[in-house]
Amino acid sequence: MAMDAETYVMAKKSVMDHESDAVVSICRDAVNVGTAHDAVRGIQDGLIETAELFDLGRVTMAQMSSSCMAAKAGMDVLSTSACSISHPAIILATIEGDRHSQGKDVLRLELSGLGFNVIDLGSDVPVDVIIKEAIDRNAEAVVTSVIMSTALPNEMVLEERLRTAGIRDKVITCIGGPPTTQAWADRIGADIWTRNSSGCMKRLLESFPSMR
Ligand code: B12
Repeated sequence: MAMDAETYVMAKKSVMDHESDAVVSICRDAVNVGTAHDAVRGIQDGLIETAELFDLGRVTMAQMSSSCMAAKAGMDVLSTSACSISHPAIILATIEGDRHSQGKDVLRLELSGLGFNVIDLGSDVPVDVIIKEAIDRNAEAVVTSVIMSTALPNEMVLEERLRTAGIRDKVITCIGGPPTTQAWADRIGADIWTRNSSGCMKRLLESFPSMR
């Protein structure tokens, strides 16, 4: 299907300008004229670009949050329409032993804005609770944040228990936060590691092509 450039550009710009009303109105029009998928792509690309600017310090937390909410408002319009995109369930948590929540909260807004069904379990979440929720909610990805270096070993425990529970092959695992590295992710067997949340958004979206 040929892409409708106008819908795509308008949706992307409105998300980057955090104009919630405009995003909603563009999405309603897109549903009516059959360009909903272009609106989806515009929203997602606009949100990722905003997150990249946030990571560079060129967009404030308030602007980032507003863009996420604008994107979510648009995605809500599109998901109630005939636009057949998937909304994979993601378990999100700050790992056991770590009470920091702000980095995880940014991820929740960003991943919800992309169209994921984000199940936020909070912070300092026991590994066994993460496993149980992943099973009960039929999660397709488990995303964990770790800010305290002392909590880092629990990321390894999570990978081990996912294997023991027999669901390791059913979920994509994604880790991040200041003490994490690609070398650590390789060592414990996590699927995705990125330095910034924008990288995580891109990698997860690539993992679920049915979302676009
Ligand atoms: C705010 C803060 C707190 C608040 C947390 C409030 C809350 N609700 O989150 C409070 C006061 C409660 C707190 C408590 C503690 N803190 Co504190 N805290 C901080 C501080 C100042 C900012 C952290 C923050 O929120 N940053 C803002 C967010 C948005 O950024 P972020 O967390 O880095 O997340 C971003 C990226 O890292 C990334 N990211 C994060 N998670 C993920 C996950 C994935 C998958 C991906 C891809 C990306 C990603 O994306 C996010 C968005 O851009 C840092 C110092 C600092 N400047 O970082 C210390 C800091 C993290 N705290 C520290 C410490 C030691 C503690 C305490 C132990 C203090 C104490 N003695 O009680 C306790 C922790 C107890 C516990 N068990 O958890 C140390 C950690 C040291 C270490 N190496 O582990 C730090 C680094 C301060 C320091 N320099 O010593 N803290």
